[in-house]
Amino acid sequence: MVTYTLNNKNLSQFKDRVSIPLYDRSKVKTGIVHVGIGGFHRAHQAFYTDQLLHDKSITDWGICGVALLDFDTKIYKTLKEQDGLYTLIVKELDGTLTKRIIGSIVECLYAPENPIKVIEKMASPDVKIITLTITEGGYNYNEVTGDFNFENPEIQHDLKNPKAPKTIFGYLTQALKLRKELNLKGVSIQSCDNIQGNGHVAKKMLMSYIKIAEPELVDWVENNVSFPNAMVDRITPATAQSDIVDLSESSGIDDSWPVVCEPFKQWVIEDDFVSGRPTWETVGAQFVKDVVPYEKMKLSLLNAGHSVLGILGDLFGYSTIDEAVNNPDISSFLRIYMGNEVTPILGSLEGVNLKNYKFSLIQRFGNRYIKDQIDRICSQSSAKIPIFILPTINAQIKQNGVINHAAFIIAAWAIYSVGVNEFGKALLIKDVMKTTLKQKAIASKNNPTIFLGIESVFGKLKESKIFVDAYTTSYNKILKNGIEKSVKDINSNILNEI
Ligand code: CS2
Repeated sequence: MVTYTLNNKNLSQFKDRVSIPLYDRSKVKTGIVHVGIGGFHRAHQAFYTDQLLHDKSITDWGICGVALLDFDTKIYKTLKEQDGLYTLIVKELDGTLTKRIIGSIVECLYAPENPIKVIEKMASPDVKIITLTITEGGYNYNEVTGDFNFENPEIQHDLKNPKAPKTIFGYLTQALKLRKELNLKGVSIQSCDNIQGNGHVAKKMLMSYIKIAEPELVDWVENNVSFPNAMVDRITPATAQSDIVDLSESSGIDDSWPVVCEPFKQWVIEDDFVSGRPTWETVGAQFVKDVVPYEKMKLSLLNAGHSVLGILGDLFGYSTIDEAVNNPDISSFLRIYMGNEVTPILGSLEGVNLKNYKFSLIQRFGNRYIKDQIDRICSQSSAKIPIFILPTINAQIKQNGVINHAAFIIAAWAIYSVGVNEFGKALLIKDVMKTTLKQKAIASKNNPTIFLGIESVFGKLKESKIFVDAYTTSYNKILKNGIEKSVKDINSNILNEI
């Protein structure tokens, strides 16, 4: 089989090998600017939009992908060279690979090279929605107070250099200001990140910035911009070199950065768009009045489940999530955590069978073809744990519920943060707070509560005696008896019915 480089010119060469866009990409206008063109966006929103564009009457919802950070150079260059095209490889549960070339990203911009171009694109009359995947940490708020962090040097830079911003807040502010000056219609800013009330948080943070940077813009934004909340879901591990090689060998597609993901996908969106929206519901998205319960369910079961498997998995010496969940003790631990500690805070959710949802999670985590990297899951835990696990602990403490498994996980995270597991394996910790985490983790060997003193992560949790007792007990047991025995012990005599 002849191998061709993936780009517009060669697209038709692939039509008998994989699914390709069957619409005329040259006729598709940009209606959405998306910031953060990593794997998740390309497996999720860009996939839904590609499906939608197969309805040939729809031509105004193409995506302009924006790479915001210096760090994004590689993905920008790749997409630019490939005319925005990439292959999405869905790894089915039986190991089959379903491959599809996605065509919905019709333009790409690299912000550090030309910030004005990005601002002008966001302020173009055709653009109705600006979507974001900027990670949990990207919203720049203080975990304890929930307030915008003006001390961040990049925010200070943006305040001083409005025409050459670095952060999303600087860009959005300038773009909205330009829209107002040009007398354009409003726009919807839609967060696609894993944060409870992601639309509310996006609005609160942006408004805090605008109040200081451009106070006269506040009213216009209040009246013309909406921030729909959304729950997004599709497990998307980092692409491995072997995925690139396999794609080239099996399908003759020379794609420098394909995306791999699981078959499951879900997108629940609050229907609040000021200038219209794509009919994503025709390709599987759900539009609802209130997304909050769906977000809560997903963050506290799936994302927290990932963190549980990642932290325990690393301490056990595993490197992928499926290895961790296929260990019966870790799996029991997760089931007990989900069943006894998370379920009581969720209440009932209309139209959702929670039991089935939890079962399906265990199956999704166990997909051995996905090989989701524990390093990916544990990265930036200092931004994830406060969103995924601490709300469960705080709610359970309030209602006198059980918190033993949650406390165990926090103790395990403290031990993990030293950076080496008990078998002597160095752990790759990728976290903006890595240095503080490590210092506090080392100091905790004499007094485990020192770790809980990191207030920007844990808030006032160390004031809960019941939590501190459970945490300290688990911490000491793990150090004394080792992780494997401690997991077995904490599970013993508890039914692991989820
Ligand atoms: C993961 C998520 O980053 C993480 O810790 O839990 O990336 C997760 O895979 C996605 O939210 C799945 O929808």
